[in-house]
Amino acid sequence: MSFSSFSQATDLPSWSALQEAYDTVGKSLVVKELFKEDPKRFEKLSRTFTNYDGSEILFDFSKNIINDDILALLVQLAKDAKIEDLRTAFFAGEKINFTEQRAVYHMALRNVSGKVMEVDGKDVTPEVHAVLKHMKEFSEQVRSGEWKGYTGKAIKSIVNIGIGGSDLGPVMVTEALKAYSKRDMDVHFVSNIDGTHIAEILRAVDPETTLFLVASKTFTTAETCTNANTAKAWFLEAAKDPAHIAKHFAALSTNAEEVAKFGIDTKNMFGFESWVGGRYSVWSAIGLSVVLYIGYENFEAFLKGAEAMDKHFTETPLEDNIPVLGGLLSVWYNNFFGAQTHLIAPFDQYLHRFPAYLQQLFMESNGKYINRGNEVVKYSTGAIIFGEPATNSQHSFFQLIHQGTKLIPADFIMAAQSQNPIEGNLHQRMLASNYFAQAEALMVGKTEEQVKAEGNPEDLVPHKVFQGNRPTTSILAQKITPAALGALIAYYEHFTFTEGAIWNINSFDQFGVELGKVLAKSIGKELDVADAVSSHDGSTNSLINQFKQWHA
Ligand code: G6Q
Repeated sequence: MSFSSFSQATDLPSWSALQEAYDTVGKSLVVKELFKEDPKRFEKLSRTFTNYDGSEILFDFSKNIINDDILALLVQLAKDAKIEDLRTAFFAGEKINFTEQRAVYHMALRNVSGKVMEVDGKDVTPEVHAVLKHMKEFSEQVRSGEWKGYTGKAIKSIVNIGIGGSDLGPVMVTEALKAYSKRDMDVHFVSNIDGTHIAEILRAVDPETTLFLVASKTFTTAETCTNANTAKAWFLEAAKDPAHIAKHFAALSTNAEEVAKFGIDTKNMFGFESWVGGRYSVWSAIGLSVVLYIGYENFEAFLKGAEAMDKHFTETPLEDNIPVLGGLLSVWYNNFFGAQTHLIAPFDQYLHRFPAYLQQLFMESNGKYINRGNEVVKYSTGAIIFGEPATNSQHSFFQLIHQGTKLIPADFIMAAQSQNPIEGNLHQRMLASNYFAQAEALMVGKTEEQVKAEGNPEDLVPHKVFQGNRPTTSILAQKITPAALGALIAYYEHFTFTEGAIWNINSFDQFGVELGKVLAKSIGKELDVADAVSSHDGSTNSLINQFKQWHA
């Protein structure tokens, strides 16, 4: 069952209505004029999310190129695409990832409140809570120093070995929540098969005080297995006795058999189920590095923040549903304005890996051209996501956002309160002034008259004009706490769900990523022998043969 009630999104009645609205009105809307015409625009087009702890996040959609009628049509598009039915199936643990016959049920991992959540008629909550309890106990032992390494010393360094979904989430979250960390413990991430990655990290840690977490859902991923074996060999060089592995290696995986084969005691294995997709796995045992780094209580707050966003997403009418609105605006720009990209700019140094994390979430989920009816889609899907923290990015690629020829919808994310309110909060106010100024400048631009009035020479005037009307969504949190971060991630998860529901694609498989795993394997064998290859195309053969010559 493909959970689809239509074929092409372009066939939906509201799609044609939106096309007409775009042609007649939408493409010529000038947002700064709309603010003048409607003093209530901000109130109408912003929404506040209230987290479980009472903290709030403000989502300001009012600087987007829409009016009330277009917003109503976009909401109608979500209804026509039967997003509510798909959402019900999603939260009921149905196998909406129909190409892999799997439920998509990472929401069950953050079901801290303990609702019944079933897959195949079985409540998965007790099992999820049992793993969380194991993570709690283990992390408390390690953090308190009770867990000792092979020479009796406490653990000081955590090294997570994983890639893709088994890396990006933990890296991003540990960086984002560094302020909550135990400062006497450091955390490292090895993902790349490039030996440099692990070599540099092994230089920085001590085998007596290091705990390796081998994070792999399948436990068969070549990069992770190779890096884990290298770590094991390095460890045994110092520790000698393989019995010591039990104190220094843990596995985060669904594959107990492979974990045991690797030599990790399955008592030190933290499991999860096949209904957890890699890009959604930071909420699972894959998040153990996060728990070790920031402590279980903070991790639980992170889960609860996401659970609160799940509740908002499932219970709020579509017109007020924050992730639905985010996803609808993305469809508006992608499919009517022809936008190809989407910028995510956190005004927050701790969020420096957030754009990379979202790249996987968005592009692995919605980079698909076959719809849920097994046909080629007749429209553009998944946007190209990119981003870097501002203000740094303002000093580089923001040029193209302001004066390039492309429309680039942007999300600006910031917190009012800094984790480091140094110099009487001066830094935070300077950061904030940029956050507000950039979004405002992108919207209002600068007219020829203004540039002339500044006394610029005639021939420079066109170069200094800014057209403006470049859309941004400003997301303002009170503080980036574990709870706020959990909610923000879940916001983007449900945002991509909304896009996928409208584009009528399966947002939950990733055959494109799996292709890479297969391709590299066969060429790998050819590289192990000295003979020249001739089995590929002319370019690939020549490149391989040149590599062999230089590599030798
Ligand atoms: C995520 C992807 C991918 C995956 C990695 C690691 O949705 O499938 O990024 O997480 O390829 O896979 P393992 O966890 O199985 O090693």
